Amino acid sequence: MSLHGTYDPDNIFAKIVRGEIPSVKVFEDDEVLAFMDAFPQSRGHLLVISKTSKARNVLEAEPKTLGRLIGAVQKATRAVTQALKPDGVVVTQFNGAPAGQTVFHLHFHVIPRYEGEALGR
Ligand code: DGP
Repeated sequence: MSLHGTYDPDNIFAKIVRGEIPSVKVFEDDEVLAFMDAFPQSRGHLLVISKTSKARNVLEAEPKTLGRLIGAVQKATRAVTQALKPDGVVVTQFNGAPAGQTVFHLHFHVIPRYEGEALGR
């Protein structure tokens, strides 16, 4: 799916928000959810999503949503850094299939990196 099109309310992350498929939650509030990536690139790979926004990507998101998300990303980064003591952390997100996006519900990746360990998938 390119940047064009519409939000699919039955995408995997929407189902996770609705509790229709299980996830390992790290934290959530009324707006955001952080949970473990099911196909982690490293130990502690987390995803951070909005529970209310219908944005597929950063282009479609309201600034307020982005603000809430980046605050949650910082919390998730702090939590995983405290818990797992990585040597670095990648914070990233992708917009559109050609950019590497596979789930079309806006999300940020928090990917801990460890010296001497390659990324896996
Ligand atoms: P992206 O390629 O940026 O759209 O990342 C989507 C991520 O979602 C990818 O790292 C794998 C992860 N993922 C896919 N399906 C599931 C699922 O059912 N549960 C969880 N927790 N993560 C999933």
